Amino acid sequence: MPNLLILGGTTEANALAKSVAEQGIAATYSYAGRVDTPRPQPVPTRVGGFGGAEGLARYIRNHAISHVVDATHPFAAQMSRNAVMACAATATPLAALTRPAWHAEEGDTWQHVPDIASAVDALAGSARRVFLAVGRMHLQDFAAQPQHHYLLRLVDESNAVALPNYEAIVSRGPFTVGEDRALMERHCTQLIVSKNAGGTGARAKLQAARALGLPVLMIDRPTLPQRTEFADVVQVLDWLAHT
Ligand code: 3Y8
Ligand code: NAP
Repeated sequence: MPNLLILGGTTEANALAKSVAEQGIAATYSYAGRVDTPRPQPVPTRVGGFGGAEGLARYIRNHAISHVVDATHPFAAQMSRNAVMACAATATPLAALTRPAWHAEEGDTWQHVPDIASAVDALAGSARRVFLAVGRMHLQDFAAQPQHHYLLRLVDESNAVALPNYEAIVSRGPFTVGEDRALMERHCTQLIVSKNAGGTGARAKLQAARALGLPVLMIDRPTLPQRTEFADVVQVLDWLAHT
């Protein structure tokens, strides 16, 4: 019988946890511990780092993990790299549950940048009202462009925001187009900064931007090492049954 480790923190990871719980497959759901109250899961959950690739390999051995599914966010690159190394070191089958990147559609005005630092550089110029929907971890990078008025969306209250001119709302997704459109109209948003997360949980702001004719600064994903990748839970369950 499999003993699955799900590296979680995303909508897709939650769907996988629900399916394996329904099928009675032994699994542990892992959070990094980034937010105060992570969503409860229908399988046993652990919170916190493993201690690098070596720590993850140790965890795999000590808990007799038979399969690892990396269902982390596409920007959780370090976790994904560690999973590839730890599973190679312990000869543990690894599959990623990913979501395809978003692509600009008819009516979209996107400027692609390769990473967060380039997004900061692209914000040079006169002050604008910017919806900075990239979370909390990299906010201080944007202090290099203090001229803008930033609308921030955070999972938890944060009083340590290093930006001089901002308004923060505390709200965790998944978000809806109606909510995001109303939010941007209320804030008189002129530009949206977004990670290319893919999936459905963060997409609403792009659809709202299209409806409002607003430009988007789209941060492309970091490159990840080669690994088996699936786009939906059914494929993962099939892989689990046959590996
Ligand atoms: C701790 C665990 C679900 C899953 C919810 C998804 C969708 C909603 C949209 C915007 C973009 C952002 C952020 C975002 C989304 C889902 C999914 C997703 C983006 C939770 C969660 C954890 C985190 C960590 C958090 C980061 C932050 C990023 C907010 C749970 C709610 C901006 C990414 O304060 C912090 O330290 C927050 C850190 C990493 C990125 C950052 O740099 O700040 N996610 N988000 C996970 C852990 O501890 O292991 O409580 O559910 C999960 C979700 N966040 O169906 O309920 O699947 O992507 N998460 C981005 O995409 O840009 C918000 O505001 O439009
Ligand atoms: P990261 O930068 O790739 O990882 C940094 C370190 O955090 C990892 O080396 C690992 O520590 C620990 N870690 C990350 N994910 C973990 C997990 N699921 N379980 C246990 N430890 C984990 O990751 P991140 O970008 O901070 O993302 C952290 C979590 O938030 C992940 O669950 C991810 O799915 C979720 N998330 C991230 C984003 C985003 O924009 N980055 C968006 C939505 C959700 P050790 O080296 O000590 O093991």
